[in-house]
Amino acid sequence: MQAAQCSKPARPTKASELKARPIVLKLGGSVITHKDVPFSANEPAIERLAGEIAEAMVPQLVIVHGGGSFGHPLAKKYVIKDGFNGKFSQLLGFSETHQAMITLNNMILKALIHCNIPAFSIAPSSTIVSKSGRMVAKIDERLKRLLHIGLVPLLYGDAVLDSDRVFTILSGDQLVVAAAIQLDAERIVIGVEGDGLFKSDPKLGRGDLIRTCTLQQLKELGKQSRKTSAHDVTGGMQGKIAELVPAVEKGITVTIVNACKPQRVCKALRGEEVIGTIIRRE
Ligand code: IP8
Repeated sequence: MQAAQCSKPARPTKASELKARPIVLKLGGSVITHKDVPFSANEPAIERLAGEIAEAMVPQLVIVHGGGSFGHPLAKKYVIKDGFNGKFSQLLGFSETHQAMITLNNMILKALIHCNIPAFSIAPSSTIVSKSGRMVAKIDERLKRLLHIGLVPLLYGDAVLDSDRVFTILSGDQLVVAAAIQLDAERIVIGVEGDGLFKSDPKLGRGDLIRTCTLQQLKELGKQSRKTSAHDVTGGMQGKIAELVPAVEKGITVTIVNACKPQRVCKALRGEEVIGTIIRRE
């Protein structure tokens, strides 16, 4: 990986900043990887985003990233989400899926540290056992401790143990919402491949970007939207909308921006005016 584009180093954390409510940022797998080429990281995008995150200087930040072309092809090949089928080959697939996520995570971690962001990786599979694919217990208390001392917890969608299915896939979107609710986050910022939520599918040439969206409208959109990506075992945009509902119900504002376009993530993190969709309870 080449030198990251860091316009500014992350500032040292002041005691007052440690009291700020956190922001939870999701870096979509389609942004940080080339989704159609297995195991291909989009290194320029990772480096640019690390630079933007440093530039935004968010006092309390949690970062979660998706699987993209690392986690999803293996999860699909070995049908990990549905649980253990009793075959040894699937055990190897479970290992490989997790390994692929560690590899991608390490690239992101490296880019963040290179930009002076004190990121600290937590493997969800080491702390979470899901139930029928859903997180039932709270996220590890260590997350709060890391934030409290000024570190930036870094999580990712992962292959995890499951009390009903033996194992499954836990999406980064579930983690984002669970972390935001448990940490009483101020906002969630979701960086995706498109400009935000659309009234209809832009790929069909009919879409209008929704700039602001209420909880009610989000629920309606969830019913209308389709599974958008054949590569994605966790439901694409439809899955994302469904996951976001409980966070918006709790009053957490969500901003969805195009993380492929420079400065959008930085502006969204700073709470500045940006092209995207802002979702508020009302
Ligand atoms: O991309 C899924 O996370 P997501 C992670 O956030 C794996 O849905 C392992 C496929």
